[in-house]
Amino acid sequence: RAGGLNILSIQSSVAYGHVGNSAAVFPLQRLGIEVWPVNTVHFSNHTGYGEWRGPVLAAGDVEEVLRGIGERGVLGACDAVLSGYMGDVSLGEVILGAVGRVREANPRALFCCDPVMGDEGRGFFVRPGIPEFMRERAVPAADVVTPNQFELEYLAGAAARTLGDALAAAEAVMGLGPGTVLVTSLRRRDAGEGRIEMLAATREGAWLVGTPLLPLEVNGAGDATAALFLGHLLLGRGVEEALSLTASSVHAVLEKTFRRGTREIQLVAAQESLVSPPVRFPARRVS
Ligand code: PXL
Repeated sequence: RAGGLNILSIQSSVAYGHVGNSAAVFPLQRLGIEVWPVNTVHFSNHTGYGEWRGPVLAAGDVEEVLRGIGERGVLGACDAVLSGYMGDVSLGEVILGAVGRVREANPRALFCCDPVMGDEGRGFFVRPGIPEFMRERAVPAADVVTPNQFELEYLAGAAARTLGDALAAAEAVMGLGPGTVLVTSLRRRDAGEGRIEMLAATREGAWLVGTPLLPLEVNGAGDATAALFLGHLLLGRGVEEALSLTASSVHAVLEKTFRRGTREIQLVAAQESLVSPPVRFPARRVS
């Protein structure tokens, strides 16, 4: 097929700062990928501030936007659907409907589901019903899932505090359906002090990459991570290389964020490192 890569990205949008589509679209564009952003919420800022304004979009409105894209006759050119923060469980069905129509038009399209539900420290931060929807409907329909450690443990129904446990949990999540599980942040007992890791597991093997842990409290890093990893996979990179490039870029963005002392990830200031990270952290095979 002539033309470049296209990703339909169905996520939240914030005016101020970077989470959801506001964290995913720009990195994908910097990789040279066209993005069709469809917003599930339109908030002033992310929920990590504790206060925000703006609507969770009605499922029917999101459905209308998705149907309109379909009516342009372009779904056959859609290489992947990326989903994230849902706002309300009613959006889940709308997203799965869009995934079905994309797959009908392009059977090779990937569905990458970031099962956004919560994280270590904050616990669950989504509306009731969303965790169950993720485990029972969205994750089983996905080709690639990108849980953080908290979400991995919920999906697997087991703790993941050692590498062995994390591999077993990723295996359990693959048992639900997806062939690739990217654990976007892993803090395990048996890792080096001051390290944070990402783990990518497939039925063909698993890889681990570690970067220095920075004393930061930010939101949206996982959203940018999922987008970059999916982008690299679509660009034809293997899981090991996609993992290493993603972790290296995200670390560079977080380093810039730390140096600037801001609460928002510095995707724009660190944009060169989205394409060519200054320090490359290698991934090693762990199974
Ligand atoms: O990073 C996940 C996320 C997505 N969208 C919104 C959020 C958050 C996390 O805080 O608030 C609106």
